Amino acid sequence: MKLYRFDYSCYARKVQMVLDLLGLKYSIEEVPFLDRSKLITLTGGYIQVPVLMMDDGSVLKDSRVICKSLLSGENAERLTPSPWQGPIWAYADWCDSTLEDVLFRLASPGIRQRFKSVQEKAFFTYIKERKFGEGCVDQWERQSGELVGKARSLVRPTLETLSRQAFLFGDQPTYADATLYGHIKMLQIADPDLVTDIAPELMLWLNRLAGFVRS
Ligand SMILES: N[C@@H](CCC(=O)N[C@@H](CS)C(=O)NCC(=O)O)C(=O)O
Repeated sequence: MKLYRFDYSCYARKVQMVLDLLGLKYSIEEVPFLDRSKLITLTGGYIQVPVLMMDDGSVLKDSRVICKSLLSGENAERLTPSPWQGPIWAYADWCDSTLEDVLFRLASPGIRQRFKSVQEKAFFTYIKERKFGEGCVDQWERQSGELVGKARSLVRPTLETLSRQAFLFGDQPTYADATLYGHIKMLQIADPDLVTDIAPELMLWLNRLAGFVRS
């Protein structure tokens, strides 16, 4: 399998964590932000990440579709164990909507900063501004304190759970942890201080998850 990703993409990182937790073999293709030609050839025109090329040559796009496919059959029980399938998928969907809505704004200035060329920085800004209005990335940078406050209040119940058990649904990571991981990893890549600003406990959980994947 080959995973096409931007390293900072929360959705790509979620898929990668699912692959890791399932112990599947894959390689990574870093998609250059301004050259998506390989992706276009592969997908017939879809230019977002993640995209997963399966061993049989089939191509999956959209992280939820990819994860649904990876978590079918016997793998389902490993990361969406019964009877928690409903709450696990619901938590993951909450991460990819309500939580993402705050965290991507917080991460965007740092992600823009990391790009090496002015073209990449300009296109990244343009893509955001087309959707969220002129100056939005600069505005999110100014509003960082307020966004950290919103993020803190969104993750508070999650932290209460993680103070009682190692992972969101018990002592083993599930698809819910993989999804939260994607968003926290995105923040960490944008600016490592952001994660500790929101909640230092999240770093402990990140390390636990990393240890779990390595073992
Ligand atoms: N619903 C899609 C969303 C994918 C998505 O928004 N990917 C972003 C990166 S996090 C992307 O590729 N954006 C295109 C761009 O920045 O030009 C999924 O879950 O895979």
